[in-house]
Amino acid sequence: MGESPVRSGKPRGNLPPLELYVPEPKYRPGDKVDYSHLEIPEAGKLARPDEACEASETWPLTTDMIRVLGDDDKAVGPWNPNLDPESLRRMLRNMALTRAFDDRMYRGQRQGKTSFYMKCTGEEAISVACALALAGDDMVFPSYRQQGILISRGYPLVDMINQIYSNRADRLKGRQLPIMYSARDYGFFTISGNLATQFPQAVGWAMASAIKGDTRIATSFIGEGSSAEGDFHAAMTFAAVYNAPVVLNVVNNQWAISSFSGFAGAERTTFAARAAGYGIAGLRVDGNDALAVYAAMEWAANRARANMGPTLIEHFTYRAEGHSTSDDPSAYRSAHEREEWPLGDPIMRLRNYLIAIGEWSEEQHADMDRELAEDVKAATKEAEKNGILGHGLHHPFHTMFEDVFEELPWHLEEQAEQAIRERQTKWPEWKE
Ligand SMILES: Cc1ncc(C[n+]2csc(CCOP(=O)(O)OP(=O)(O)O)c2C)c(N)n1
Repeated sequence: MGESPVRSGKPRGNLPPLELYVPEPKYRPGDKVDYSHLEIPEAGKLARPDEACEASETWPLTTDMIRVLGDDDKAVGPWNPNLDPESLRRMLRNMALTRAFDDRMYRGQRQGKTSFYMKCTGEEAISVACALALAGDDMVFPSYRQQGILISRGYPLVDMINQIYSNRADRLKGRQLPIMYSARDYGFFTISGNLATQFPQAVGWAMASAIKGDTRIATSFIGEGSSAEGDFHAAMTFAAVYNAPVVLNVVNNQWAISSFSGFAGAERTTFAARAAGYGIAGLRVDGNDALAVYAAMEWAANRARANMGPTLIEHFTYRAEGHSTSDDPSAYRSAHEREEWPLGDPIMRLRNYLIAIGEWSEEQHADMDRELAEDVKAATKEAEKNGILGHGLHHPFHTMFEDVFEELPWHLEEQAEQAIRERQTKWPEWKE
C-alpha cells in the first residue's frame, strides 16, 4: 500500500508553518493616537462622472474619498451640490435637532425612563443629508443609527419618545426594543435587531418597485461591521443581477461595538471597493461632510431612478460615543481617537461653512441650539404623560397576543387566558 496523502501533522520539508493573521486595533485605552496613516484627500479634488456612466468609471472613487467642505470652510469642486442657504440651514437644523434629541434620550436612559438608547453622535450628516437628497417617499431600510432620517422627514418627536418609553401611546405597543422604530407612512421600514437583514429587504423592495413600474427607489444603511454578514453579499448579488433601483450604504464608523473595522476587512481594502467585485457603481465619501454625503446620495439616487442601477456608498466617519447605553468604550479604545479624528465634527463643519458664506452666525447657532433643546424637552414632557419605564402606563397586557394572527390559534388563546389569570393572582395591583 502507498503512503497516505494525509500527513501526520508534521511540517513538510523546510516549508514555514502556516500562520493566521488576527487583526489588532492600532490604539487601546490610554494610547496616544496618530492618524497620519489615513489618506485624507483635499476637498474638491475628485471628478464627478456622469450619473449614467459605466460602473467601472466609478472605481477610482471607491478607494479615494469625495470631499466638498475643505479645512478652510469653503465648499469646492464638482461634487459641490450648490444648495441654497435655506436648504443648508435646514440641513444644519436637522443635524442639531438629532444631536439634541440623542442627548436628552441618553440622559433619560440614565434616569431610568427607558431601558436602552443608541446615539449617532458624529454621524448626523449621513442620515440627515441622505434624507434631504432622497425623495420624501423613497423607501428607507435603516439600521438603528439613522434616527436623523425620521427626524428630517418630520416624524413627531413625541411618537419617537413614546416608542423609546414603550408607553401606552407607543405606536408599536411596546413590542420593539426602544429606538427600533417603524413608520410605514414615513417610508421608514421597521428596524431589525438582526444585523444586515435590511440590505436584502431593501433590494427586494426595489425590485418590486421596478416590477410594478413605480418610480420610488429604496435605500438601506448598515454598519461596516455588519457588512461581514452573508446578507450583505446576497443583497449585492441580487442588486447587481437585476440592476435594482437601490442605494446601499455602509456607514464605516470604525467600530462594531468593541470590534474595530479590521475585523470586517478594512485593513485589506475600502468597503466601497467591494462594489467592483459585483460590477456595480461605488462611491467613498467623507461622512462628516454633509455636502459630500448629500452629493453622493443625490448622484446614486438619480442613477437608480434613471434605471442605471444600484450604487454602494461607503460613508467614512467615526462613532464618537459608545455603541449604546449598554456599552463603555473606554474599556477597549483610546479616548484620544475622538479628539484626533481628522474629519472633524459634521455639525461644526457645516456651521462654519454657513458662517463663512455670511448666511449664519455664532449667535444664531447658539439661539438655535437653545430652541431645539427646549423643543425636545417639551416633547419629552408630553410623552411622559403617556408613561415611562416601570410606571405601569403601557399597552394593556393582552395586546401582546394580538395583531399576528387574524384568529388567535387555540393554544395561544389558552396561553392568553392563563397569563391573565396569573397576572390577576400574582400582581393584583397591576393596572391595565
Ligand atoms: C446578526 C447579529 N449579530 C450580532 C448582533 C449583535 N450586535 C448588535 S450591534 C453590533 C455591532 C454592529 O456594528 P456595525 O455594523 O459596525 O454598526 P454600528 O453599531 O457601528 O453602527 C453587534 C455585533 C446582532 N444584533 N445581530
